[in-house]
Amino acid sequence: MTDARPRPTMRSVGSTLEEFERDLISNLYYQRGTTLESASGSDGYHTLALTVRDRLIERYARTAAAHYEANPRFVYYLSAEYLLGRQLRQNLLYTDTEKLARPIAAQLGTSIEELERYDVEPGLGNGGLGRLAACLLDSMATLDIPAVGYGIRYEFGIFKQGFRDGAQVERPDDWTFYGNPWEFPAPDDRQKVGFYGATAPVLDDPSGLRRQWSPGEIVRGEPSHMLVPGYGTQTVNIVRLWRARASRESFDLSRFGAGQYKEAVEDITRAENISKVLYPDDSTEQGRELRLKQQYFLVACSLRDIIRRYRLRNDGWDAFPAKVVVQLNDTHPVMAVVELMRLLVDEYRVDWDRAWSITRRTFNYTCHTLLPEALETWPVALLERLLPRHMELIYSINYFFLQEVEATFPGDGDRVRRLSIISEDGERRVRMAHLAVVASSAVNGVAELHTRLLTETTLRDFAELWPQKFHNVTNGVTPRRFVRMANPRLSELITTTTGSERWITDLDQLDALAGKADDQEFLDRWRAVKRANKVDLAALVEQSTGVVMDPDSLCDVMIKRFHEYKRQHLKLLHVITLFNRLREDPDLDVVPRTVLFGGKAAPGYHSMKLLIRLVNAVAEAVNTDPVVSRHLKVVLQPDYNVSRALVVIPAADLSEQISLAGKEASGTGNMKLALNGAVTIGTLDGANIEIRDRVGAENFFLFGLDAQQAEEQRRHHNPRAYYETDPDLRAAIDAIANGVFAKGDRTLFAPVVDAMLGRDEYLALADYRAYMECQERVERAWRDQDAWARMSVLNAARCGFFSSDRTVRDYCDLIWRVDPVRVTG
Ligand code: Z16
Repeated sequence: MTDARPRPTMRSVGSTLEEFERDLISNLYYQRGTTLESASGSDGYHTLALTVRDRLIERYARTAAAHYEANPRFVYYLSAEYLLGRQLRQNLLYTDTEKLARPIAAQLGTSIEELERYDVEPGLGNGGLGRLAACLLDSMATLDIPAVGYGIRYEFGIFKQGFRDGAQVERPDDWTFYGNPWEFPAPDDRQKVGFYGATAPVLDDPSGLRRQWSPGEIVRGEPSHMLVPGYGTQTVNIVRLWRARASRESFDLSRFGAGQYKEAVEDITRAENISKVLYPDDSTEQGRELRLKQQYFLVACSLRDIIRRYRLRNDGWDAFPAKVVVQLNDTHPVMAVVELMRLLVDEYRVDWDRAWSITRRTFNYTCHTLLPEALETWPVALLERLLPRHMELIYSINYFFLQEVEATFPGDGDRVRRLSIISEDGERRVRMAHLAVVASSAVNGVAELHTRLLTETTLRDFAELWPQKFHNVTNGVTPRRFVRMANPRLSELITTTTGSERWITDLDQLDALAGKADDQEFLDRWRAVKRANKVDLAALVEQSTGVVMDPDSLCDVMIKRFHEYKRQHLKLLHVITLFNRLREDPDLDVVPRTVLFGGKAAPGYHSMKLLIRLVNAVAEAVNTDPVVSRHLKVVLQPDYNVSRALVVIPAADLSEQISLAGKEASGTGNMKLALNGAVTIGTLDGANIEIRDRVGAENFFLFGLDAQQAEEQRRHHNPRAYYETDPDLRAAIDAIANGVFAKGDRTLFAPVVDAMLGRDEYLALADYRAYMECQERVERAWRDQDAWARMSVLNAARCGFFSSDRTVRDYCDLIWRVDPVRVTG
């Protein structure tokens, strides 16, 4: 197409102070519709956000053009959760505009810190899995990998946590109330998604594998996207989030016309409820119809969008797996494999075998757990009602799969039963992990131990069938957010010590710090950084809890979702033991400590909510005791989230990673803390093992049963025997049982005691003595502050491996086989 007139081009945003200021004023007037004289704090924030955002848009436009031109293979990351963290400071950093914004803000009588208070964290996830998704997106953009993240735009994210009488209270997270300046609605790319209804045969299909589905409800998915900039590169990828809206079809015609106004309004509500709220469970399966609807809604919208994008530059289906690689983040998006089969077979009339071959070459699956209760299964009866065509397709997929099994292991009926996608014991259910493995090219665990245990236990039969399908990709964290942004003081020291900022995108550079681990001047500076960070943390803690913490005390942190397998109760037994000892002997020579917990319990997880109450009650008893509180403080930081993590992590001296061995798939907080110079006290679980291998056994406080010993112990575990033979343990449990932390009420915390003395499901009592002894080793080490600083340095120096850049490279080499596309400036 030729046109006589030159194409209008966009005026470039500038990189000077004058241009930034001009754009700020322009955005204040023309986007916010206000003036300098009458602008509120919120106006100031939105104006700054838009001005920073403008600097990313240009890069995004160039990225889109480069991707269109190159027609590369794209990674499509499908995840029900993303914990992106606040955007303002990230984007100031990635556009290098902080140096412009800071003086201008000051001149206008405000500051970046003041404006950042209006920046809301999109809490669209529960914990590790959601934050991992965000770290991987960050690293993909930084490595110039063409990628799109797909997710759900929950109207309410993870609940906000408060405490009333020490008990957790949940408040809704209305995160979009003041508008979200980082989001671009794209209503033109909306999609339609069906639910319920019935299926029927089609006339011209001799195989009988094609059928037609007439859904009973149609819902619209409307996307919006947020920008995912790479650091130190021009690439800006996107994360596309779907929001459910009532579709015209379902309300205009049928009900409104028939005078059923109330019913029609209810239809709208039901449709829009699909993306209303995040399910607040971490590592537990919540089998609810609405959750299944969310999952299918996500994958149906995303796959249609992926196909739309594919067709912009490609024809036919043969090239599809060469251009599209889909990564399934846990089982939540696994219905995508069935949906692709349905689209190919029913709607695009592709033969079954060819469709299956395309599907199998397109998908890969990441498993994040070993806990049986976290492996999703859906009742066949529910699927038959909600997604009748998908249930038929699952039967066919399973039929062909089990034929393959029978051919490989003739006559092994038991194996067929164990492998089947449909479990037949009790109510028939679809095992989503089995479906994921059958339909994927590659399956990966998230740490070495986790991958090994997966192939030996949970997915053992599959590993025997297809050993080459299984891979390990150890998790990682982005050094941009969790070192550079969280810890500017440490970043400065790393930069001056390593001689450049290269470490921010090449974290192995941290290795150079090891050479300074015996340099007294360096150790002093390292310690000064940690102390300053502890002063910052103390301010947050005092403002949010009223507790005054001593920045010279050992900062002992346990930050993670509350879950029995993570064993917050073991940490609490340690705290109570210290409390008992100090009450008995006020002159006891203990190291001053601040124990900081952070984390939420799922609203329906009653035993963990009671434990939270107990943590707060113990904190109260400790902090108000005139003797004990001189040596020990205990804090449960309310509403722990990504933003608060950025304050806690840089201040930590000791990182608690004390899950029962074999239960924590990987952990990622362990990596963030070690990179910020915290020394780990931990079990041989998840990625702790790999951290210890790297930092050295002498720089890691190891205790407890290993995974194999734990397996063995569980077979004959007798918690009472530990209670009866260990006086400290007995005193700690008795204190809880006798109501010491409940004003003498012996009933309130009785369930906690019963769980410990009854089943002790996660063997806290078996590991108690080893943990106490290990904490004594911690105390001895702390008393030599130089030796401690040395350990701290070596932890950071040797953890470069845990950059999510390395994780993404591993995915590229082992699984994705994608090439970067450079975007020029
Ligand atoms: C989750 O956050 C994780 C696993 C899971 O099955 C569900 C959720 Cl929501 C966590 C693991 O518990 C943790 O060990 C791991 O580091 C993280 O996923 C990322 O892989």
